[in-house]
Amino acid sequence: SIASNQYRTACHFQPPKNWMNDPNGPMHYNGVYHLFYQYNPYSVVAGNKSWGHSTSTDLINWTPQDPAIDRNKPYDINGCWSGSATILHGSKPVILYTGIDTEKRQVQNVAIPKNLSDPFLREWTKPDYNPIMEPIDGINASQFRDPMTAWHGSDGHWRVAVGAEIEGNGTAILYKSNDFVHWVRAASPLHTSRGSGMWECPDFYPVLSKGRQGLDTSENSRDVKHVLKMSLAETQSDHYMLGRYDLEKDVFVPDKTVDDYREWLRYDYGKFYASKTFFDEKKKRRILWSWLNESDSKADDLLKGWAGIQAVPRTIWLDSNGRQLVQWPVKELESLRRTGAHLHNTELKTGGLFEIKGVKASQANVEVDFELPNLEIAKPFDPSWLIDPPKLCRDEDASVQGGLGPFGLLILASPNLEEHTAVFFRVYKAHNRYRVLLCSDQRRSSLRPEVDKPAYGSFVDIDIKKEGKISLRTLIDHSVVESFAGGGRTCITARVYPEVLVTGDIHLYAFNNGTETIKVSKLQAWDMAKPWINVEGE
Ligand code: DQQ
Repeated sequence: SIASNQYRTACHFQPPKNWMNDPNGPMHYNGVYHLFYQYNPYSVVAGNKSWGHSTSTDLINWTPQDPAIDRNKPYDINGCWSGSATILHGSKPVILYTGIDTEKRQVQNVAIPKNLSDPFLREWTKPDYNPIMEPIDGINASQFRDPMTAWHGSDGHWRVAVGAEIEGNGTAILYKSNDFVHWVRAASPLHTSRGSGMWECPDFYPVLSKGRQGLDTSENSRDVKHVLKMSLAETQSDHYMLGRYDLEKDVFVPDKTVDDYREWLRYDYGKFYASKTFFDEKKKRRILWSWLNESDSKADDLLKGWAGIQAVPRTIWLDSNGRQLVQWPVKELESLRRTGAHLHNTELKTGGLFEIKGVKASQANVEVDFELPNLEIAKPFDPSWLIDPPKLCRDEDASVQGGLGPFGLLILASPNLEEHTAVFFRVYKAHNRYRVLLCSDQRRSSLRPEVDKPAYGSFVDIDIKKEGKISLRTLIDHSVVESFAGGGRTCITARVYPEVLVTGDIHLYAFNNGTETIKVSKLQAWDMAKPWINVEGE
């Protein structure tokens, strides 16, 4: 039954077959979006890394191209690993990527389009001056990779940082160049942090203090904050810090000086790794891509013939409170919405289970606003819970009655609820504010014993008293459930493999297990059309 591919996604980016991991070098150039990705052209397990390539004009439909970068030079013969694209002076795209050389050292290389007038930039050449950065002067040859998008300083020099681990400390090593060919290591790294381990796929970019508009990576002014993101190899999770870019010292200075990665924020509190942003100059926004690994077994992957998908591209900006980033699926995704179910002002009584009918429950987009008439019944909050929200989600699942909550959605549910993924909220009363917990509990998502079924959780930084409601948007696409709470302030993505996808009688519910009636002031659910994603012959 797995071979019939019920778990394959419809609206998420994936190649026709084989293994995919990190998004690489996303960019917009001459009206075309490019996405490259870590790809094994030969099999469904990690290995033989080359750069797969697809192009699009709307970020939704993707045309497959031949792999852009293959392992064929002494400086990349053992793998073409992750990297980024930079558009030099707005007109010349350049890729920087990590090559695994003949001695299995990690080195940084350049690739440039063979023919700039090819609208799809299908062929890439590797100049003879590669590699441009080598693991010398104390850099560990196996912990030196993933060059980021370069930025241009006011002194006319390019800068780029490369992920590394130096004596256990995660580091973004800074290099400078005035010609993009000769690179000199700066005396200080862009940033380093004690004990955080290898930083994979670092990303560094400006965000405006107000508004949703994105900025080119080289922009900087007083109205700007900087984001430094790093992918922590040990925990396979992406973390970021907000701060400012000190131009004089050429270093990133975090807003909070706590040097502990557990204090850093996350783009997504579920499965979400090796992400990368780019500036979409066409629509003046910054867009985030990320790899979503499988949670099933290698044996299942062999049967499926594919492994790895990308999260839907998300627009990303700084929250008006300046404390965190906000993410929302790109507007273009809404063009896939078809018929749906729309409800207003429906009461959800305690113990209530409300079936959302009229949409295909395996491929839908749901948006709900929950209104809570009586905040006073919220149970007291214990500050120690902030350390481990997933534990809170595990300790009290969707069936455990709280005061305010749990309420939310039961997704990919079998008729008897034996299988379901529960995405829900609980509201607690803290000293002088309310605390909102979001859980995505996969523990009953599948009857299959071999898949990983974690429970994820995080608090949502919203002022529920002021806003009067909690919003949830969830994208359901066969084996992926992507949730955005509080307008995109907290995101949780999960991979799920329910058997009900194979048997076919799939249900979707809204529920309330709190002690009082709550109001669903608005609920909209849509069927999602299937776009053309890397369909051969397209
Ligand atoms: N994946 C790439 C590396 C990167 C890691 C290899 C992150 O360049 O550090 O496929 O998932």
